[in-house]
Amino acid sequence: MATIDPNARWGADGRPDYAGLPSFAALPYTESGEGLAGADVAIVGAPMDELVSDRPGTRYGPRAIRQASASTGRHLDAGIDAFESLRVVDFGDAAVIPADPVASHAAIERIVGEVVDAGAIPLVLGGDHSIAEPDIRACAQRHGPLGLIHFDAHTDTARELWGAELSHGTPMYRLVEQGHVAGERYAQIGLRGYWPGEKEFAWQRERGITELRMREVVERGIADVLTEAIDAVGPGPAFASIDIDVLDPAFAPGTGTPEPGGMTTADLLWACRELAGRLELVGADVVEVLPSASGTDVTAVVGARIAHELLTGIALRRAGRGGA
Ligand SMILES: [Mn+2]
Repeated sequence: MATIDPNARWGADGRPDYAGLPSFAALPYTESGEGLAGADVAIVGAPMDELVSDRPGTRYGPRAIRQASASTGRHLDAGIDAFESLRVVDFGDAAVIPADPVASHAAIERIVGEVVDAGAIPLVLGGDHSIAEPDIRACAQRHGPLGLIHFDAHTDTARELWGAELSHGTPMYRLVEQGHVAGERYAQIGLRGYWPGEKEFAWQRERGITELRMREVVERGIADVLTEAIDAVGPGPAFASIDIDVLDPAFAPGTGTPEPGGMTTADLLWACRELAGRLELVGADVVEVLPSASGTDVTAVVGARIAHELLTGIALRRAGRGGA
C-alpha cells in the first residue's frame, strides 16, 4: 500500500486524466505574451462554424478536443515524450465573434501570428475548415509561400459554393490564389466521394497540385502515398492541415460532411507523426471535429491524438530522429 503524504497533490505520477481544468493535455494555460515566450509549440483554439455547407457545431471542437486530450507519457513506438522534449503551452482560443466570420477569421489570423512571432509553431484546433485560410496565411506572411500537406475527403478548392466565396469548401483555392500556398508544393490525401467537379480538378492540375485519392491509399498503402506527398512538398516551410473527415465515419462519426470509405485511425496517426518528423512544419491544424454528431467522444479523442502525434513527430525531428 502506498504511503500517503498529506501535503502532496498528485505527486510524481501526475494528476489523473479526469481531474483539473481541461487545458490541452493539462499543459500550462496562458493568454499572455510572457506565457508564450520560449514555447516551441502553442495550441490555439479556433471555435467557429459559421461557414459550413452542412451540419454546424464544430465551434465546440476545441473544447471537446481539450477535454479528450489528457493522455501523456512516452510514445510506445516513437520512444519519446513530446511534452518532455518540447515546451508546449495552451494559448487559449482566438477571440471569435459569433455570427461574424470575417471578424473571427481576423481574430484567428491575429492569434496565430502572435504565436509565429514568438518563434513557436501554432497547432490550431478547429472549427470548420475555413479557419485554414487565416491560420495558414498568418504563417505564410512570416515564412513566405508554404508547402501544404492536406488530409481530407474533399479538396476544399472551390472558388465559391452557392455564390459564397468564404466557406469551408474554398480555403485552399483562396490560399493558392493569394500566393500563400505554392501549388506545386501542395499535396492532398484521402479524396473520395462526389465532390468537387471537373472545373475544380482542372484548376488543381493547372496549379500543379498533387491529388492522392482514397483509392490510392487502399491500393498502394499509406506509407507509399505519404512518401509521394512528402516528396511533392519537399524541403522548405510547410503546413499540415488535417480534416477529421478524411477518416472513415466509422472511426470519426462526429463531423459535418461525413464521407464513407475513408482512412483508418491507425494509418492517419502514423502519417501525422511521420510527416511532422520529415517536413519542416511551421504550423498545423486539426479541423471539423463536431462533438454533438459523434454519439460518443471518440471523434474528439481522435482529434486530440492527431495533435499529439504531430507533436511527437516535431519532437522526433528536433531530436534528429525525424522519419525514424
Ligand atoms: Mn476540409
